[in-house]
Amino acid sequence: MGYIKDLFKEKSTALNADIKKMIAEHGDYKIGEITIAQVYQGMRGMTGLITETSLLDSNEGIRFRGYSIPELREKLPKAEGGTEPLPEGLFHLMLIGELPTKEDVDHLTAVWARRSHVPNYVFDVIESLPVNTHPMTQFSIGIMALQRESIFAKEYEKGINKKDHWDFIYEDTMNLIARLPRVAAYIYRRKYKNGDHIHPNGMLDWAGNFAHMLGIEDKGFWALMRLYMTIHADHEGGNVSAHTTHLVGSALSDPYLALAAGMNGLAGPLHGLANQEVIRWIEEMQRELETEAPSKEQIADYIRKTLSEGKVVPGYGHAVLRKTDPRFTAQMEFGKTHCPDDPLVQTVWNIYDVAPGILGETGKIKNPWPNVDAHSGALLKHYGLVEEDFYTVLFGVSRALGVLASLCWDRALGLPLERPKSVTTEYLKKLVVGE
Ligand code: CMX
Repeated sequence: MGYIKDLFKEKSTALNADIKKMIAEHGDYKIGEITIAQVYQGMRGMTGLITETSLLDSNEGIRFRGYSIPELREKLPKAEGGTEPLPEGLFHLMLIGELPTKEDVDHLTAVWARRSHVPNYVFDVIESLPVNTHPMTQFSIGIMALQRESIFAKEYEKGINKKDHWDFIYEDTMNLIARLPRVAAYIYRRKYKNGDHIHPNGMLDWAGNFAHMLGIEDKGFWALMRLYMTIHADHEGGNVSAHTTHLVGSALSDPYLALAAGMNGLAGPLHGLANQEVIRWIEEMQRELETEAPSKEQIADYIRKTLSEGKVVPGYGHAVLRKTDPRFTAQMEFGKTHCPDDPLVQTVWNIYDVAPGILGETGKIKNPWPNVDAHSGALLKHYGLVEEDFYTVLFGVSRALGVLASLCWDRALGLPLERPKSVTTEYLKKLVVGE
């Protein structure tokens, strides 16, 4: 058994014992009450899931195993001469619960490089799609095509002890994470670079190699990819991509099936597609105002116009967060170091100056502050990754780290089939009148 797998087994065995004790001693402890409004309004604030990898505070933002994004930018191991954390380190932290050493991170880099082969039939499936198919659709279909490789599915068919489920889920997780950059880069080069594909470089770290396969050799972009892959990886368990992966996995669907389902949720405009929408919204504003650098007054008017048309201002608002997303702030800091004079980046900052006030004035938007998607596109454009309909695929490659680490935990903890109760409005009407 590999070294990180041994560690995971040790940690999950210990937590399993803690959970058994907790349920035995405090199983009846009440952690909340449920109102009718919550049931109708997307279950906001309703605690109903266990996700070990990260925890979201509505004011402070995300913490991965207790560590905030600024702390991780400082503490996680970096590439040789690099400034940003290696996402391998975040995966180790989420899976094991402890900060990795540089050796731990190098180990993961090597394991993923070794497992990264993508069979040709997967590319054939992607090639069979019209080239103008949305990259997220191609990505999801690519993951589904890979499902044939699932070790868990094969072993389950043979018949395995429930206690061993986690072992094969772990193997699939490692293989799938290793393969995703190649699948994603293939889709990018196919759609935008006439199928001129770039071979992986097995000497590079996971995100550096991904950047290389996309075809952008600027080391600033490699740093951005390492940061991007780290900060988009996980946002506790209730968001659509994490919750979907977890739910589908609870049916003992293998990690390929579960991740593809999660990616289909990430592809929605209120979730991961918002990064594409932000850039489109800014570009429409520039076109309409006939300027590359709209003033703050012009931006304010354009935001009001968007609201009056009954549309959302993409990149702003959040179901849980109530302050500026630290993932936005991390990207802003990156921009200040690497591209402070870029006009599009400056427009993102000007929007940040005016949008929260206007959104707040509506009185109905609970969080007028920017989320992760408000910033990412401007940085990608700066380095020449200008095809915004690809942006959600980048988000997806990163998100796989968190949701698949969680899936390993789900099976290691033996979490059951998820099946909450639903009721009809008729049922609730009778309930409130006491019939
Ligand atoms: N622009 C305009 N209206 C907004 C808004 C925004 N950015 N954010 C919220 N609202 C509206 C909602 O549509 C809702 O309107 P109705 O009452 O008319 O239906 C009202 O304000 C209250 O919504 P809320 O409780 O503040 O927000 P929700 O928890 O329902 O939704 C979210 C959260 C993210 C879907 C929403 O803020 C939104 O649509 N934002 C824009 C899209 C976006 O950036 N999504 C990315 C989120 C991060 C991610 O997952 O990647």
